[in-house]
Amino acid sequence: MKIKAAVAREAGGQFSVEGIDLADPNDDELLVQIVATGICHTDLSIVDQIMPLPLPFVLGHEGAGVVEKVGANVSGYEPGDHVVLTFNTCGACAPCSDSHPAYCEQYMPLNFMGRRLDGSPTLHAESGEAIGGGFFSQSSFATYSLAQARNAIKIRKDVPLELMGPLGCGYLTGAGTVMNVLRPGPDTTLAVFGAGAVGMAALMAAKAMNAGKIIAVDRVESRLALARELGASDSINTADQDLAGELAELGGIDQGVDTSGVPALISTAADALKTRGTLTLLGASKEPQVTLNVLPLISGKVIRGVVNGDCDPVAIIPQLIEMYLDGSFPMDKLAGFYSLEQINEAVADTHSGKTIKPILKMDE
Ligand code: CXF
Ligand code: ZN
Repeated sequence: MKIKAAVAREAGGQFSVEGIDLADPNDDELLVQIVATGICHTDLSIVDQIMPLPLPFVLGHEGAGVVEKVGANVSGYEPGDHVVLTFNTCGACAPCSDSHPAYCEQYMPLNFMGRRLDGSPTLHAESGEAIGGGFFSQSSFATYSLAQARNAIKIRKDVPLELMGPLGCGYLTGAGTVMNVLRPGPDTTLAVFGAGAVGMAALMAAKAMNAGKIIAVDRVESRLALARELGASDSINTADQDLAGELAELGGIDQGVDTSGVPALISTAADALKTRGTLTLLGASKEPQVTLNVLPLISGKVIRGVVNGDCDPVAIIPQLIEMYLDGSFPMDKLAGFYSLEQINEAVADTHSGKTIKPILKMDE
């Protein structure tokens, strides 16, 4: 079928919105009409080739929409179901069987290969050129996506679908890290490094879990102001404050969530850990090497990576929706809406710090 999609064609370039041909769904696939999709940093890392996937590619992995067709071998779905699309997993390997699907052994091929597992492309340009698709089994910078049952999470129909897409990646990543891995309590001092969408989700989850002290760290004042509104008890602006000194003045940290991937920030965060503290690493940047002071780390401190909040999307996405409805996860405060055609403007606003979570609405 003919769809409209934003294609990443050139490294570091702009997206071009084009008419694209989408393959018919296979028996194990769902056809989903995308209502809206978030833009995540990972999409932009591929455009910038920090993660060097071959272009052209239709990216997008925070889709939310309505099921239109259900493959013959898919059970439990019907046309009209509202779904949030998330990362895909095999459901059969050891980590999947052990309730840690974010560490699925098939994570890379299922989410990043640009083709189905059998190698067939799902997207073609009007010229006939094959385009990378199936990104996170969705490629949701598009009016329609092919998804699989495991990465299409059914949600209640009485919530605004246009807000829900980022639950599939950015929000579950930040919130899951706090709710599943760190589990702060009233005596915990938790710092979030980078007050973007993932950091804000971590912060809202920490607030919901009654973390004692929540410190937001960023270099954009408007983001820090929002972080305080969402529950940060303290904030540090690295543009004009000495991070190490401020963290020391606050008594150090028990838990850290780094969403920045910035080596200097990670080193300082590690130095600020208290005995038996844990620093989680969620983001990567251009510069992958970090310097660590080893001796202080020996005091029972942990530095660990976390993929997608180490969560089971089937559990956490509905849970975060309930938290949104009871006011403890006010994700509407993060969203800025754009049309698909405005994707390049949305990206520019993310880089400038104007928009925390850009969401593309397909009907506008
Ligand atoms: C990604 C982040 C980079 C490592 C794999 C998972 N998640 C989505 O943005
Ligand atoms: Zn993402």
